[in-house]
Amino acid sequence: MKKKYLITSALPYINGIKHLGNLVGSILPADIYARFLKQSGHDVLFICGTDEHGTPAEIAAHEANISIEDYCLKMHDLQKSIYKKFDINFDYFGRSSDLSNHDLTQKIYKKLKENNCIIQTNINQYYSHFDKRFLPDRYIEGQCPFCGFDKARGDQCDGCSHLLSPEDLISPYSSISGSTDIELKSTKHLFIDLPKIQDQLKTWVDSRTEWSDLVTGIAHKWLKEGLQSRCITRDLTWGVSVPEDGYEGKVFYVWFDAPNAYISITKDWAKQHGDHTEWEKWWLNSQESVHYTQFMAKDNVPFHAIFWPSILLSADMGFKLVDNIKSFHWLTYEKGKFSTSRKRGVFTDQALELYSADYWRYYLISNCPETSDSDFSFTHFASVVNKDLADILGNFLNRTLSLIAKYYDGQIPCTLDSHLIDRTLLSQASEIVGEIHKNLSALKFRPATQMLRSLWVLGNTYITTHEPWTVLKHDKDAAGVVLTHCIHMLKVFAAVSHPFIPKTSSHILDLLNDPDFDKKDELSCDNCLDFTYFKAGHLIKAPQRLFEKIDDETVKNLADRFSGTTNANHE
Ligand code: B3M
Ligand code: ZN
Repeated sequence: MKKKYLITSALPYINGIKHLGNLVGSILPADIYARFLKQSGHDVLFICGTDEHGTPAEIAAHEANISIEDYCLKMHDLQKSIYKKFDINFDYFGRSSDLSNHDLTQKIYKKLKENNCIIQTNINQYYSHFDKRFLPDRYIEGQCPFCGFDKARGDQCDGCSHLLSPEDLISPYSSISGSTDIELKSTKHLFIDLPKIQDQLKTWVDSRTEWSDLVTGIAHKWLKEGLQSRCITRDLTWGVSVPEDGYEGKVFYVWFDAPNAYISITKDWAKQHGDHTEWEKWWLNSQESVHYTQFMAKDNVPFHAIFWPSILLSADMGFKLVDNIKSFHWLTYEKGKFSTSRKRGVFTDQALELYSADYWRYYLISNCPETSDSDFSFTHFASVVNKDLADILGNFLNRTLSLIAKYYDGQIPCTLDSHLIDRTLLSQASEIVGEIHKNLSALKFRPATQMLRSLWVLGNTYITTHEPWTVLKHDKDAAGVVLTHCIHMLKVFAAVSHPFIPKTSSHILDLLNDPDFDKKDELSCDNCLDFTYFKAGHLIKAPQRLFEKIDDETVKNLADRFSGTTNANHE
């Protein structure tokens, strides 16, 4: 049976527009992988959506002075439109707050209860007299007992990534108001019994053959420390309500409902496609028939490698568990942190106002924080755009197409009969294409992008060493053979570049007047190394500039503009 490939990207949180670091840390590589697999003819489903519950959403809506429902809808639509402009090709971009997720999360909860995995306990929770509310974990800050970091949140420490409970914090205060007038009050909550599933989870983790060292290391650290029961309810009104008497003012913890949304969003996708049961093929009893990859930043790994699998194993409802987790380190901005609150760094909407999607897609993936943190700077961005995209790729296209326009009436000079084909070029190209595909299959995005660049360099070196502009003065046929090879190389470029820079890929095919232009998202790579594809006389278009260069002055202005403080409109 043909394998199906399920791909999810961590669901971007609803409270605000995401920065470039968020994009490169999950959604962009997931899109490249999904496009690559689709291009190879696989059955692929790429699911994402907004993560809408939890306190940050509540607070953001309150600050914006609109209802939480309106706030989430507005931000969902906004995020969705931004990803569309980045050419992120989700099969469905849904919402964790949709009814389908309420329904599913409650079903999962009931099953957990039936399987004796739920414990009810009274706990002490911080109440802020000043803010007049119970403080959710992440709205209490204080000193981390593990590493001493003094702005650790009650759910997790940004200093050492340790998951925390609010009572663990030393010198706690409300991060909403800064008030230390907070008091522990007793209130009842539900917990999932994680110690009970520890052994089964460990067996499952140990059987994961594809995980990277980073992911395996995080999972083992958790298992070694021993799983603790975790509270799955919160004193909030916005979220999935708890189907129990006496829990009227409480909802489920956002991390208890958000991952379930991968499944519920697939249900929404199925509904939209007219077959309500289609989601089951992806999620139900599909351990063997589906290969499932998740993409996320590394701070999300514990929730995907430990917490959600524990829920699904404990609920035992037959849902597909993840095969591979691809996680990313951090993208820094000019050597510091991207900061939403300090308006430091480039946000996704602003990025698109400066340059179109492919500039960012190529730059970000070639510089993605794959094996360690990586840094964004406008100087580096400009140098990559100028060299790789403008000088190498853009210039090759320009030279090829303008010579053909000028000396061959815009017609492909010859058909490459087998005796004319440059076997060395063909074999070098096919070797590189193979490497790109091998790296993409292995989720190695930086090496894949490096190889893509080598492919473009191969074309450039070929035209530079064969100098058709000189040859054509004394042997137009011989120059025609060279230029026809260049046209075929452009076809290879377009096909292979498609997952990375889809618009440019289409643009190249359009200029080549290629019948494959129509295929867009189903553009296959299968025939791209067929150097007999274009025939003599095939009319192509005049060159157009693919990428604009970025000059030093612009770099300086951009670096100033995004350095913090004046970057309005983002909280
Ligand atoms: N919303 C990612 C974040 O905002 C988080 C991912 C949920 S995936 C189920 O950090
Ligand atoms: Zn810490």
